[in-house]
Amino acid sequence: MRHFTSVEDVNDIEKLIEIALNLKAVPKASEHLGKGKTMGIIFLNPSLRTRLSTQVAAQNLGMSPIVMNFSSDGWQLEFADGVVMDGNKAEHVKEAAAVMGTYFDVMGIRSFPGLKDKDEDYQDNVINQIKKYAGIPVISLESAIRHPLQSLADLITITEHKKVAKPKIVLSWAPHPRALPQAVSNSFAEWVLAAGYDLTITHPEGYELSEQFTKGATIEYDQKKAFEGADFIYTKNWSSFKDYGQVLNSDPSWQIDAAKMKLTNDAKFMHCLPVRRNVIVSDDVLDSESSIVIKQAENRIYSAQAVIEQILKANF
Ligand code: AN0
Ligand code: CP
Repeated sequence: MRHFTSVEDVNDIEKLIEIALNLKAVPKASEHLGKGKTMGIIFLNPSLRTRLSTQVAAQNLGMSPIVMNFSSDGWQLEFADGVVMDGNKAEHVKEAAAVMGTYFDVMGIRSFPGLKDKDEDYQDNVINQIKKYAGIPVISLESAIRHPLQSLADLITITEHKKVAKPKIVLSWAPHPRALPQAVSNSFAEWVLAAGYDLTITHPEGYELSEQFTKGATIEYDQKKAFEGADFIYTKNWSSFKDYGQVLNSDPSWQIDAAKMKLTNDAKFMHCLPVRRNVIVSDDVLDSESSIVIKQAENRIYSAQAVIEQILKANF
């Protein structure tokens, strides 16, 4: 593995999950691998889990992590080619990425979409330019359109909790006051389908995700019908892809509550976090035995560690 920015960078998902679970059992098993190596962990946007779990993962592998909050501490970056840089952007990604490439052995970067221009966001320009100019392996810590470390952690968690080989997995939209990226949902769909699971996606009309990620999933506009017999309810808000970046609907009846969970096959409740209580999901569901959100967050360590380990093995 050279870079990790989508499921396409993974040859064998099942094997990668197995590697992650082995690391979870013995977190320092490959502490020697990263000795003397530095990992840059760069944020253009806020984070709790990704920032902390990636540092723990790098440390478990013997690496020295260096974190930078670019949005508050870095120069504003220009990503466009051939522009006259006489505005408020002080540095071009060409130099910034190349410089970071000389400081780090591996780097991760988080960059959210602008949610204004669909074509620009869906070109995933920021992570692609970092990849192009850094000259070192690059890991997505959530790009404009994908969050692969989250999806791998989600699949690790599903593997740990499933009671049948092919559980019914449902991705449900839920309301949120602000426009959020489609990245977590795109990636979840992409990974679940690539892993060979059946996936049902439920959302109000107008919230269809890009077919690039959901091809092969069942779309069910009736949320209650979608929940029937489900083994896993994965909840996430996203803004409209069609009406790009818009909040078309914040209908509170789409909130996940105990009555809806009763329609399922005693399903586990999943969310990538951060989650707004009593907006996305009611307290009683989030605080119930069915909720495995903390397990998902814990598995972010082993998702990152499995990926960084593969990169260290293949490139050094
Ligand atoms: C971000 C999102 O929806 O992509 C990050 C989730 C991991 N969530 C928020 O901004 C609330
Ligand atoms: N799930 C996740 O990526 O959380 P953070 O945004 O806090 O990193």
